[in-house]
Amino acid sequence: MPGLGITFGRGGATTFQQDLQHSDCILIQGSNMAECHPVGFQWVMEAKARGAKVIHVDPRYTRTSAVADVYAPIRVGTDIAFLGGLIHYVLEHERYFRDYVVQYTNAATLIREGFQDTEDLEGLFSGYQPKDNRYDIHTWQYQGAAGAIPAAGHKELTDEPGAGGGGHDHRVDVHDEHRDETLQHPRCVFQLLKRHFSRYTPKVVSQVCGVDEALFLQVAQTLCDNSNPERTSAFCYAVGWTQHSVGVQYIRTAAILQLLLGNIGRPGGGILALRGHASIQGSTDIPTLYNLLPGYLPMPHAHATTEGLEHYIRNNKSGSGWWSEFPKYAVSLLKAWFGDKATKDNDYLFHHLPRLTGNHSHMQTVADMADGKLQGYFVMGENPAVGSMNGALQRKGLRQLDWLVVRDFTLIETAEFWRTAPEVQSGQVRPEDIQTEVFFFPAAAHTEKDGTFTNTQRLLQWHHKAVEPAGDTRSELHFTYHLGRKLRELYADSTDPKDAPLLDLTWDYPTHGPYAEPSAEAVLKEINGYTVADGKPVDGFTALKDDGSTVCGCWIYSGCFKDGVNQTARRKPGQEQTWVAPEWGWAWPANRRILYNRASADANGKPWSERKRYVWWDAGEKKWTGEDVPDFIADRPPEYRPPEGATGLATIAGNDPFLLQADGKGWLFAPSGMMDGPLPTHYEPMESVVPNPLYAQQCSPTREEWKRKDNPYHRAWGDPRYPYLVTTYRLTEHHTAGGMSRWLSWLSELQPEMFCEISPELAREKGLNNGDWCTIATARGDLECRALVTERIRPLKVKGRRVHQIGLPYHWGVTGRVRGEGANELTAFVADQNVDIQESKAFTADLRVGRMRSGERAAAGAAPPALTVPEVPRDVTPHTDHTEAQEPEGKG
Ligand SMILES: Nc1nc2c(c(=O)[nH]1)N[C@H]1C(S)=C(S)[C@@H](COP(=O)(O)OP(=O)(O)OC[C@H]3O[C@@H](n4cnc5c(=O)[nH]c(N)nc54)[C@H](O)[C@@H]3O)O[C@H]1N2
Ligand SMILES: Nc1nc2c(c(=O)[nH]1)N[C@H]1C(S)=C(S)[C@@H](COP(=O)(O)OP(=O)(O)OC[C@H]3O[C@@H](n4cnc5c(=O)[nH]c(N)nc54)[C@H](O)[C@@H]3O)O[C@H]1N2
Ligand SMILES: [Mo]
Repeated sequence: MPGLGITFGRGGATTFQQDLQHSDCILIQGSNMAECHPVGFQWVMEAKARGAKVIHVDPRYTRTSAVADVYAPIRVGTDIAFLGGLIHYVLEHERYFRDYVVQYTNAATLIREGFQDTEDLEGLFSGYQPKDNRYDIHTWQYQGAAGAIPAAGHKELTDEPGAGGGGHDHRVDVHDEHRDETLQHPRCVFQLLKRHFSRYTPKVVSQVCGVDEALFLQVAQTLCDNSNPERTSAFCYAVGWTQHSVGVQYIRTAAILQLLLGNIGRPGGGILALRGHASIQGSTDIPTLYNLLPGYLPMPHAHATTEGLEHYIRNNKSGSGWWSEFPKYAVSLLKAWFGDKATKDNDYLFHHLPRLTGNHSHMQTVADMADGKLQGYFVMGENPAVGSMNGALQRKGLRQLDWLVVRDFTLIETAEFWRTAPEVQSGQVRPEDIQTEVFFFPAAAHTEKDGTFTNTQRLLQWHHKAVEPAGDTRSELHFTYHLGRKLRELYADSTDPKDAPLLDLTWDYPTHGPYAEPSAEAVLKEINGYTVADGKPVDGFTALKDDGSTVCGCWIYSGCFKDGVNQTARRKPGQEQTWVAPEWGWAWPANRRILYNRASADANGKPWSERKRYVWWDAGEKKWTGEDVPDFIADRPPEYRPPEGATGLATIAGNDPFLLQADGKGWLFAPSGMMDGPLPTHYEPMESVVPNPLYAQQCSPTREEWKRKDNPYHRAWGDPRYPYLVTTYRLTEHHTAGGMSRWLSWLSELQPEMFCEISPELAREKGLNNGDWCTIATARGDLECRALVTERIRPLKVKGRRVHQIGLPYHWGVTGRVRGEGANELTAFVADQNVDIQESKAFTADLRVGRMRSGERAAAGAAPPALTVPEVPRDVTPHTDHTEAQEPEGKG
C-alpha cells in the first residue's frame, strides 16, 4: 500500500477500527463498509450515536449510504478530482491545521528549481520519459539534498531511483535555508500543492465527478468543521479506490488531505485501509508479492547478482530515519532461513535468495503463461478463472501449462477450466486439445488448523484448530512443509550449486499428530525472532543485530512471541482493560494501535487538546507515555535536534513523528517512491466515456498496458461500440470469486443469480423492465444476466452530458450451486504501475436487450466488432509499446 507508505512511512492502516468511535466525522469513500466490513462498521455506528457525521461517496447507493448523514454519488474513476477539490477547498479557505502542517509535514521544504507541474505540461510532470513510460525523478527532489531522497514506505520500488538509500549516510539535508516556514516561497511544497490543485474548484469537481456542487461543498464544510485541535475526522476506503490505473494516487490524495487537516496519529483520525480477505494484510507483511521479502524488505534484483550483501544493504538502507536499521532486519532474516550455514564470511548466504529479472506480477505471469513461457503453476487459495481480470486470458494461460496444482475446498472453476469454461461451452476450445495435467488437493479451512490472521488493522489474532480436517484434507502448512521436505530428500545427494539453496534452508519445524502436522507456533516463534546463542525469543525488533547473533523471520512482527508467550492468542475481555485493549491479540509494530501517535501531541509534546489527548511527553519521567505504545523513540525529548553530521536514529528530531521517513516528515509532496508523479492528478480510466476534462493527457502516463490480441482495449473515450461505464463490486451474501459461498445452499438461496444494476432512466432508454434478461459485452467477452432496475444507481451529468453507469457484482462463475457468468469475462489487463493492481472498478461496455451472449472470447480467438470511428490518443506524447504480444503457437 504505497499510497500510505510513501506518505507516512508504513503501508498499513494508520489506525484501528475501535478508534472510529472517537471520530467526529467519518468519510467512507471507495468502500461499501456496511456490507463488506460489517463487524468494523459497528464502530462507525457507535461514532454516529455519539454525534459524529458520516459521509459516503460512492457511485451506488448502498446500505452504507443508507445510514450516512451525507451521501454523494460520484462517477466511477474520478475520486482524485473529488479529493483534489477538497484539498483545494482546504487551502483556499485556510482550513488546514497550520502548526501541524508546518511542523510535521514537508510543506515548508523547497523543491528543486527544475520542477515542472502538470499545470505547465498539459498533465505531465517534469522528467517524463516517453521511451519507457517512466519518470526521471531528478527534478522532484528537495533543494540542496544530494541525490534522491529514499522513500520509506514501499521498499519494493527498488528499481526506482530513490527507493533505496543509495548509500547516503547522512540526514536528508533540510537545512533552514531550504525550508520556508512562512509557507510563502513559490517553490515550497505548500505553494506547489496550492498551484497543482488550483483548478480543482467546486464547479470543476461537479463537472468531472457529476456530483452536485452544493453537495460537494457540504462534504467539504463538514470535514473541515470536524478537523482541528479539538476534533478529528477519519477516512475509510477499500478496493473502490485501489482497483484503478491510478489507484495508489487516490490513496495519496486522501493521505495529503488528512495531513493538511492534521488528522494523522490522533484519536478518531487516520486512514483506515479496509483490507479484504481475512489475512490479506498478513500476506503483504509476509508477502505473497513477488517483489518483497518479509517486513517490506525488497527482493534483490538479478542485475545485482554479482554484488553481495553489502551492496544490497548499501542500496536499500537509508542514512537517516528508521530505515537506517535495515541491515539488522536483513541479516536476521537470512539467519532465520539459512541458520548455522549463514555466516559473516559467506554473506549470510545472501546469494541464495531468488532474484527479480523483471515484472513477475500476477497479470504479467499469466500473459507469459499464455505465451507458453511457464510450465507449472500452484493455485492455493485463489480462483483466478473467476476472480482475476479477463477470465478467458487467465484460462488461456492455464491451457498452455504442463501441470497445474489447485488447493481448495471444492472443484472451483480454476480446477475445471478445461471442462466448464464459456469458450469450451461455445465450442471455441475443445477439452481434448488441452494437455495441462491438473492436480487437485483438498484444503483444510481455518477452523481445521492453528495459525494467525493479520486483520485490517495490523492485528495478529491466533485461531486454534477446532476440528480435525476430514479425509485427505490438509493445511497449507502441512502441504508446504512436506513438499519442501520431500524435495530436500530428492536432492539430498546433489552437489550441484543450484540445489544448494534448497539444501541449506533450515527446514526443521517440529511436527505432531498422525499426519505429522508442523507446529504453527514454532513458525510464529521464528517470525518473532530469537537470539542464536540461547534460542530465547527477542522482545522486539530493537533487539535485532546485524552480526548474525539474532534470527528474525519478519522484523515488523517481532514481539509477537515476546517472553516466549504467544501474544497473538491473548483474549483479555474488553471490560478488563482500557478501550485500546492492548492485551487483545498483538498488533505490528510493537503492539501499537495508532501509528505516528507522537503527532497527537504538539511540537512541545503536549496534547493538542484535552479532548484528543492520546500520547504525550512526560517531562518528569523523561519519556513518552499515553493510551498506546508511543510511536517514537521512548526517551527522545521533544526539543531534541540532531547534531551536525548525525546518522541513523540520531537524525530523528523530537518533532519528527513520521520517523520512518528519511526526513521525519509526512510527505505532502513525494520526491520519490511514486511512479506516476509527486502529486496526484486526475486522469481518466483506460476506458472512459469522456475526454479528460482537466488535461490533454487522457490517462495515467505510466499505466501498465498489455496490448495483445487476447486483451483488446476499447477506444480511450466515446467508443460507439461500448457507450456505458461499468463498475464491479461485492454483495453481502457472497464472497469474492465464490468458492466460499456459491457452494453453500443458504447463501446461494439468498443471492441465486447474476444481475446488473441499472437506473430506471437507462432501463427506459433500452426498453428493459426489472427482471428482464440482458447481455453485457466488451471486446474481451460477454455475459447474460437479469436487469435489476433501481434508483440506487443514477445517471450523472458530466460536462453537460448524461452518463449512465452499470453496476455488476463479480461473484458468479460457471460451476457451484448457483451459476452465472462472472463480471471478469468483461475486464481487461490494465494496471497501476506502482503496484500492478488491475483496473476492475471502471471500464466501458455495451448493454443489449435479451439473451444475446455468444460465449466467444477474444482470448480464444474471437475478433471484436470493428471500430468505425478514429482512435483517440491516450497520451500527449506517444506511448511506447513494450507489450505487443508475440502470440507464439500455443502448446494446447
Ligand atoms: N460480504 C462480503 N464481504 C467482503 C467481501 C465479499 O466478497 N463479500 N470481500 C472482501 C474483500 S476480498 C475485499 S477486498 C473487501 C472489499 O470491500 P469494498 O471495497 O467495500 O467492496 P466493493 O463492493 O468491491 O467496492 C466498494 C464500493 O466501491 C464502489 N466503487 C466502485 N468504483 C468506485 C469509484 O471509482 N469511486 C468510488 N468512490 N467508489 C467506487 C462500489 O460501488 C462499491 O460500493 O470486502 C471484503 N468483504
Ligand atoms: N471485477 C472485479 N474483480 C475482482 C474484484 C472486484 O472488485 N471486481 N476484487 C478483487 C479482490 S479485492 C480480490 S481479494 C480477488 C479475490 O479473488 P480470488 O482470491 O481469486 O477469489 P476467492 O474466491 O476469494 O478465492 C479464494 C479461494 O481460496 C479458497 N480457500 C479459503 N481458505 C483456504 C485455505 O485455507 N486454503 C486453501 N488452499 N484455499 C482456501 C476458497 O475456497 C476460494 O476458492 O478478486 C479480485 N477481483
Ligand atoms: Mo480483496
